[in-house]
Amino acid sequence: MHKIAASTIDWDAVRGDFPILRERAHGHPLIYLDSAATSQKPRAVIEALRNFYEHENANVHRGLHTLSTRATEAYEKARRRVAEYIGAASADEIVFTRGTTESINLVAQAWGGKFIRQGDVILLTVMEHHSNLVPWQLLAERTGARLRFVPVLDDGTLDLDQLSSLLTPEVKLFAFTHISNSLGTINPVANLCAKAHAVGVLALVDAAQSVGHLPINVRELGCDFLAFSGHKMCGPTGIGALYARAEILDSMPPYHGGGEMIVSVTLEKTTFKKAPHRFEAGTPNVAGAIGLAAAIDYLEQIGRPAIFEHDSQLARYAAERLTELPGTRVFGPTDERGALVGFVMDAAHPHDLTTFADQYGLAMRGGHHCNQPLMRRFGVSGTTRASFYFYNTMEEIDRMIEILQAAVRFFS
Ligand code: C6P
Repeated sequence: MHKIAASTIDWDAVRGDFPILRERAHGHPLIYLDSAATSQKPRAVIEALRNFYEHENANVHRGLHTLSTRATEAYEKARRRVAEYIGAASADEIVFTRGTTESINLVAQAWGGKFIRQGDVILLTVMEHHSNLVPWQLLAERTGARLRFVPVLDDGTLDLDQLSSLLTPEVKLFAFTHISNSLGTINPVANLCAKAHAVGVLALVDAAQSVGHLPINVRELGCDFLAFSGHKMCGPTGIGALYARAEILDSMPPYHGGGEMIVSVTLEKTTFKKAPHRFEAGTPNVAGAIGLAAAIDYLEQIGRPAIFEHDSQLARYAAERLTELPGTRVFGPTDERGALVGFVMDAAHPHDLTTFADQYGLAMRGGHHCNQPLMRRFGVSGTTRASFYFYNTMEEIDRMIEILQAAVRFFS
């Protein structure tokens, strides 16, 4: 394990914790700038998964044998770890899900199904990922509710001057992203939650791009729901969580029906367990939850303030250097930004650019990033996106610029 001094972190040693970063692509050292899509995994997480399958694997909450007890204890310990990590008051406020998408669908179906009526309004923003848009469209179709959107300004920030006029009495929920996965905008979550609460509106935060990058405390932010994915924060795929304030979670009906979420079942009727177990029907992703807890241990060893500082330095440096390239338009705020930068180049379409870059070992993402309305807002069909994590280096960004310069020459 790397050494962590109070103020200095040996980022090269940290990078050494990620075996995959030693891979090569097309004969070149891999430069992985696609962590917003999914992060790479440190050895500690890979080992935790291996240890679970070698020493603890069994179903949870079902058996009385030794392995089942071990698996159940590890699974519930992981829930407590997630609760601590985001500052929840209790582990009972944490539902394990497959990720952000499922967490938001759970709220839309269970909470929305019970509390949303015809004429109610769900307030979103134009920068939402499809995962925080489509579930609300489906709810609106089912219930006759309406959606309303906070506009995005040219600099990639929300038009907050519009907020008070949008937060009318029909609004029941304000759901917004913490960090935009295309623009890198960091939204003022605590302020947005306070504005929503001031008029009796609940607030849901999509923390997919933030929870692994900066400190989050749900009680300080004041949100009612928080959704996130493990795979973007060094954890495994297929696991994530929904945080919901206890009082709200307790008021929500089940989402899926099936095994282990029940107290008793007759042929006619079922009574359900308390939250959070009421929302976890069927065999859960036990290994995933344990891997997520290992990822949290790992991130906390480095420290989220240091991760945020390092990540945002990388993103700012990349945004600055990109402006040196001819015919390049960089999206998002210029001062503070999350760990990513989206851009378009006159020289080539994002798909051609990312395919070209891959030939040099550089992994970026090109396309609409599940943000079609936002792309439309900026008059583009897609962007190229370089996204960073604490294992990336300034040298990798310099290499990215060299490769993009080669792309300009090649395509023109
Ligand atoms: N964005 C990206 O490349 P899931 O797929 O459920 O883990 O996360 C969905 C999601 C929700 N909200 C935001 C802000 C996101 O960025 C994502 C995932 C990836 O940008 C895949 S499209």
